[in-house]
Amino acid sequence: MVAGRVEGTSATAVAEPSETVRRQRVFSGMQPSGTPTLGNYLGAIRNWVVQQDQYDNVFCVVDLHALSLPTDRDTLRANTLNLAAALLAAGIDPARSVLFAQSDVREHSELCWLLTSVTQFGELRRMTQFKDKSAGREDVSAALFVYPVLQAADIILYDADLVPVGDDQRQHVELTRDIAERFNRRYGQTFVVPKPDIKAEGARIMALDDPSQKMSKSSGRPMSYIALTDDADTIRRKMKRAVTDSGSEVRAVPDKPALVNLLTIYSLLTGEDVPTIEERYAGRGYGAFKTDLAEVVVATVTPIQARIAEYAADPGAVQAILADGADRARDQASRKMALVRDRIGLGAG
Ligand code: AQP
Repeated sequence: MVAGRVEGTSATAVAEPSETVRRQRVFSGMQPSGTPTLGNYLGAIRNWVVQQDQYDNVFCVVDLHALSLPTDRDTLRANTLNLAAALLAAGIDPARSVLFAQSDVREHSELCWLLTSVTQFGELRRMTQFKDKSAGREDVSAALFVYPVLQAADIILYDADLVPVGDDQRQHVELTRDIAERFNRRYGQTFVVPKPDIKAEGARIMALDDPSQKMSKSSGRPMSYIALTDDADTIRRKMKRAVTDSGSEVRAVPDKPALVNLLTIYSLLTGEDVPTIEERYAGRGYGAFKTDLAEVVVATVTPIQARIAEYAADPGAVQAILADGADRARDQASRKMALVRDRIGLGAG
């Protein structure tokens, strides 16, 4: 067993109802639709990790969401465990955060169905992620369409106050707010109305091969993203091939979107501000900058990869953490669902 991971997990996250002063609660999730990318790390995971002591945290590997696009059994199971291991390796601490797999808490599916009754077809049709992910496909599932309702259920089931996400999820969190408010109006105060927590920097890391598209783990174009598990040589190769803009000056200006993206990554990973980095590479061209950026990325992912390897050697440890997290999440979720059923008037009473 990986040392010190399950022990002591009964502590802080998912507070008891009797607690009078409640810390703000954070909920966020990630799909096991591939290996998390540098975009997932900078837009979400890193923020989850650094804010852990500030909030009551609930983090979820949203495997039900991954069903919205075709997937096979073995890949889904492996991706779920690998993503959980990556989150733990990046610093999610089960003693301070609840971490579980979505499908292990059935209340998510039940609440999703109930919330479809307070969600408008037209609202879902306006979701840009649905438009993007369904574009050009013939096999668009109803699950892809209903995805934002399941996401709303994930969040409000735990009375989350804040949802730390990347910019691509802003519209879904806004819809979550509308759904929660509508439910509360119709059935009486039941859910906390959550707010998105989207940072000014890093909320939209762009693809390395096309700075007009966001970096995505399921893009199917390995050169477009850096996976947290990429080895050093792969990272160096991808950075070398990353598109740059015309000219040779390393500047974050509007007509250099590729450089803006690369400088953002450099700045977030080193903590240095962009003007300092621009000054360092003045007159040195793109090559020197990209070579150093590759090393900055390697230095970030190397320790994470070492911890991923520890978990890979002990998958039982990851399963135990997820099982413990599911127990703690279910406790909160089942209490909330009892209230929801009563509010709606479901069952024989
Ligand atoms: N490029 C990105 N920049 C910043 N943040 C990002 N996120 C995703 N891509 C970027 C944030 O990562 C969290 C997890 O997202 P998800 O797995 O639920 O699905 P997603 O938003 O659709 O992310 P991907 O990587 O693009 O997944 P696929 O390829 O499966 O669709 C979210 O907080 C998201 O904002």
